[in-house]
Amino acid sequence: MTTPVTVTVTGAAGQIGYALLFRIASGQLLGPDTPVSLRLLEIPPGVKAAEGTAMELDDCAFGLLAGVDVFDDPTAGFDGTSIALLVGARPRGPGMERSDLLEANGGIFAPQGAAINAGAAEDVRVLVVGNPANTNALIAAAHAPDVPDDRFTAMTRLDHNRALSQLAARTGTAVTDIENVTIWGNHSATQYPDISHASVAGRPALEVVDDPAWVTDSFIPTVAERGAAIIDARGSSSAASAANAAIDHLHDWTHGTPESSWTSAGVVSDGSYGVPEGLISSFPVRSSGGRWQIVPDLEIDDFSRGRIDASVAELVEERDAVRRLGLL
Ligand code: NAX
Repeated sequence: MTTPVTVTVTGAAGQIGYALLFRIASGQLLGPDTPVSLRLLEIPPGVKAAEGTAMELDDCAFGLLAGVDVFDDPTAGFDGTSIALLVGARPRGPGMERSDLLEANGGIFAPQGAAINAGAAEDVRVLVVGNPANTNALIAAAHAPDVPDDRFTAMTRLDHNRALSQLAARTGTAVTDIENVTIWGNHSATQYPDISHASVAGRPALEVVDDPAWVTDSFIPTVAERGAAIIDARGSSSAASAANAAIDHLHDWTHGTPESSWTSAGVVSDGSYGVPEGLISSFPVRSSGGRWQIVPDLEIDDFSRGRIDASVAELVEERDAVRRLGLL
């Protein structure tokens, strides 16, 4: 049998973890020929529930699942891992200021970055899902000096998929007819879902939509505030769709994207599109040879420029705040 790939999932006992682990074990992340060995990382109060999930994984008798282990120690949890899904994070509690939130998450993502640095496999790839995802990824990367920065990414694929679905519904087409949608900036309400380069069945999306007000007053806020709408409807935050997006992100990262289109991911900025170098911001990206590349040379109109700058300004504020806290 091929050597199993080690995959670590943090927050394994949470709702995204529960929606994610069975899909990974069934081969949807790495394909039908690659066995996986799962490492479930939790904090001590979550260990028992994670062990229950591990029992259920056993009970599925997945042919590709080479083993499941549960840990509450990051060093052990990331030992030998090639794929790290950092899902567990500290949610904002009542009365918590943003700086408190950043500090609490720094207390999670700094040691996890250090543990990845200490013991993960050479080819480790990290996807941060736990919020604030972009800045948590920045903190983890800063504590893993021996791991190339471009191995740390933040998830904006759920926002991207939401944008595809909204545009398909509006234009009466299938999501597969839509290409080159972009999410720019932060995974937060300031994100900019951009269809100015998108096409619908080969025609410019803006021409097919033919209603600029729909873009600004409906599409952008619906995508950016979809998470809140899900909480309102479901009584809890997006879980299965978030897990699905994490699978999409890592599958594309490891298997590549088609040359004809692109997707969105939070990746380290090389200064493209005026985004300060080193920030982890969402960009239009393609993947080949196991690396994300920012799609170059897109024309950015004034409207897009303003929206991108606003979201990037928030990322700069978050970075400066975690710097002041000594987390970078
Ligand atoms: P849950 O509260 O259901 O689960 C979180 C789990 O993480 C808990 O079991 C907790 O014990 C564990 N945990 C906390 N600290 C940990 C640590 N230091 N090490 C290991 N495990 C730890 O949350 P869930 O709904 O699964 O959401 C997880 C995270 O995803 C949240 O931060 C959430 O905001 C974020 N999301 C990000 C999305 C994105 O698109 N980037 C979308 C969905 C989701 O909102």
